Amino acid sequence: MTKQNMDADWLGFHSDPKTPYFVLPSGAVDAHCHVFGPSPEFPFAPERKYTPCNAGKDDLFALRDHLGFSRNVIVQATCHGKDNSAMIDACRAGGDRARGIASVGADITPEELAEMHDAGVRGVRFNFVKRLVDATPKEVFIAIAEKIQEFGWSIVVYFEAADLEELAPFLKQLPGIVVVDHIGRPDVTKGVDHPDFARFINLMAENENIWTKVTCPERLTATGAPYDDVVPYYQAIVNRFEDRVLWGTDWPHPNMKSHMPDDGALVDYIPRIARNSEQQYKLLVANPMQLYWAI
Ligand code: 0GY
Repeated sequence: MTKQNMDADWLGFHSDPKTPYFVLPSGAVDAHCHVFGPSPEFPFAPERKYTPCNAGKDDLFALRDHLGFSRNVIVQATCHGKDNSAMIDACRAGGDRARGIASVGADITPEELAEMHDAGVRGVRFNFVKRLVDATPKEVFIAIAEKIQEFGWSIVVYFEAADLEELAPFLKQLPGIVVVDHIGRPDVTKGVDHPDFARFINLMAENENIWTKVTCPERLTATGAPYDDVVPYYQAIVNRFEDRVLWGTDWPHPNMKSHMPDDGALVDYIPRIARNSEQQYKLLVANPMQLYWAI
């Protein structure tokens, strides 16, 4: 981990994660992780809202092997803006063991999309989290969504629960599979039966193309490790929508300012949210393989 230039309040990723007790099913996919740089080879975007530690593909692949994953889905992080080169370089280096999710503009051409597809990119990310990005007009996202259809890609969306009501009509308009990051970031102090979380459950119930990632207990928790307060939220989702869920580490854990999770402990958390081997197989192998490797 290279620390130069990173934000003063930034926590580097856990340098010595535990070896998990939970043995992942064969072929398991870490379906939400990032690469940061390393800069200067892959400079961070001028418009970024944070400057992270360097956390490149070599560290990511070492973590993959340490935890027992077979594959990674590398999601473009906002600190790289629409310059997808670090993510694409990691995808190419990972070969069939890596897929990518890009951030692109409405001016993206079919040729550029085809080149990304060749590198392993299988989706785009639309980000609505105000502390991470400046707002993008919804028409721009619709235009991008239409362009990716010929490639069979899906769309990842990141928003916070408070914004769901306003966003829901837009989300329902999106074609293809739409994957919501981190179960729509509920406020877990409100309780699993709160109307805000019910709104998200209803969105999934009424729209079979909407999937979600049961990820980031370390972001959602109000009580801290071992993240007991988030478990009922994940269980509510997995029990009801086991064919539409993904899991990932979120390594190297952007913007964690007071607590950095141990990635091995995150793997040991999986059996608390997917409680039998069938659910675990769907979450970790069948679902991500269908979405990112079957196209
Ligand atoms: C995450 C969450 C965050 C950041 C990003 O691309 C990003 O910068 O995704 C966050 O700060 O909540 O999914 O990694």
